[in-house]
Amino acid sequence: MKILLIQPPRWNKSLSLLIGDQEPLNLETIAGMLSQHEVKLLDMRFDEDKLLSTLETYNPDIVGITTVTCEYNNSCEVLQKVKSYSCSILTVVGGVHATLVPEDFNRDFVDVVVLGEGEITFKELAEAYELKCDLSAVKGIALKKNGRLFFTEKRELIEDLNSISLPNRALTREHRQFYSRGRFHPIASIYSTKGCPYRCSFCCTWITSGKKFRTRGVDIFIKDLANIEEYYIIITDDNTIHDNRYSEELFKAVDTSGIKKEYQFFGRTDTIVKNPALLEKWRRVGLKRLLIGVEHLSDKRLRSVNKGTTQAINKKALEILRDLDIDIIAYFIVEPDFEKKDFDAITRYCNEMQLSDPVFTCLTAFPGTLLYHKMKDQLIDENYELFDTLHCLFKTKLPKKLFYEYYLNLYQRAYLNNYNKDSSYADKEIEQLLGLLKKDYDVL
Ligand code: B12
Ligand code: SF4
Repeated sequence: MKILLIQPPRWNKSLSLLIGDQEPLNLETIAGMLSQHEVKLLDMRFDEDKLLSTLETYNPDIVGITTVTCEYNNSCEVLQKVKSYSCSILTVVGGVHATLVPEDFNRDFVDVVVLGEGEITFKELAEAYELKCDLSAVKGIALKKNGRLFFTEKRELIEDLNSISLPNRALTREHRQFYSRGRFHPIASIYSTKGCPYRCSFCCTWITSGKKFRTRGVDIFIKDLANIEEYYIIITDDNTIHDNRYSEELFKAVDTSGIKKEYQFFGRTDTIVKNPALLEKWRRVGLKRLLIGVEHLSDKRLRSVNKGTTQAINKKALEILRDLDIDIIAYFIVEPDFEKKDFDAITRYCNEMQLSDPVFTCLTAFPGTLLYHKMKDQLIDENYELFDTLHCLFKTKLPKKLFYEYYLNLYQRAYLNNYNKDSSYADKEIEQLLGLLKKDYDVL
């Protein structure tokens, strides 16, 4: 079979400026499992106008696309074009949004919705399609029947992560030089664990991962890492250091491998506080930056999103990282009821804690999350394109114009005015970001 995997185009350039464009590890991982087929990967963030020419020259039997919520419209548009090019191509959609809201893909131009992890499901689907078997025997998918979605038997989570083949990074060779995060480029992505056992109300990964935390064999991780040419590495796990014993083992393996890279990964503040010695070790083998969800400055607000941390824990974690000279990318949630004093408090906090690259995310109720169930009736805009954490989806306490003015000011003050000498963004990038966002907010 000839399979074409697609990373949809970005609709919002500001996101690329802020968090970069990283490699589609999801598609590369799925492709790794398809060695008996011919596979091509089209990253439309870079090759937006190559869809038709790729379909013409490559002539795929199956097209699979990944989607997060804010890219729903883009993904649909791509699949619509694929179907109108040839209705005999099997169109498949997977990824977070497809898993959480499969009904959204009950559309003429979608043949199969893959729910959850795609490695085994997509492999079995391609085999069944090639052999012209009944697709409803494939677990973990939804098919259309009489205008409705028909769900096949549930697919269990992959117990043994070592059974997953290495990602096929050769498929992104052409674009690897552009994958970035701030000044870190080219950057490569890798995973060591999957899942998260916590239950933050705004987050969907604990729902898609069944709350289970699974680890990848350290030997496989090192084998994968050794194949990566890039110096900068981001580990995409939700909380790489969640399991002390595993993380210690992983650190030792990286240390003895002699591979020299610069790492950044995600970590919860309570995990950091529990085991600063572990971070010190990781620091020695190249950990330079930690991405952490501070989210809120008060315990009351932290409780409201079910974060399970406290302001004291957050503060302690930031101090530990500062003492270890590990750069911090702290994420904050901006709530619709924010007043000027709340924006000011975040700026003060970033200042006091000398946070070099804070990210301010508007509270976003992704469909399928606890937050969505709690607040869906209060959504004032259901256009999925706005579910990108840069837009407020609820009625703001402040007049909307003022709310966005203060919101932009958070970036202005954190990156341009001040204390922040070590930011990984150049002033002109932040100015460009602010300009783009301002234009965006002006039309709202
Ligand atoms: C790395 C990452 C990114 C990278 C980009 C990755 C990429 N593919 O291009 C960057 C930093 C650019 C990024 C950006 C954003 N991200 Co992001 N990101 C992640 C992160 C941390 C890891 C994803 C990953 O690579 N996992 C490893 C791979 C192997 O697994 P996977 O992605 O889960 O894919 C599996 C299944 O979903 C499925 N699957 C996925 N695609 C497909 C396609 C097919 C055809 C099939 C069959 C199956 C399938 O099979 C895969 C293998 O098991 C996740 C959190 C998480 N733990 O998932 C958030 C996450 C996906 N991001 C999220 C968000 C909100 C964003 C942003 C909108 C906002 C922001 N401020 O960061 C932007 C915009 C994204 C965009 N594409 O425009 C949310 C998505 C929520 C939602 N409902 O949309 C997540 C879940 C974080 C969270 N906890 O809320 N992100
Ligand atoms: S926000 Fe982080 S800690 Fe909370 S559930 Fe999601 S991945 Fe886990």
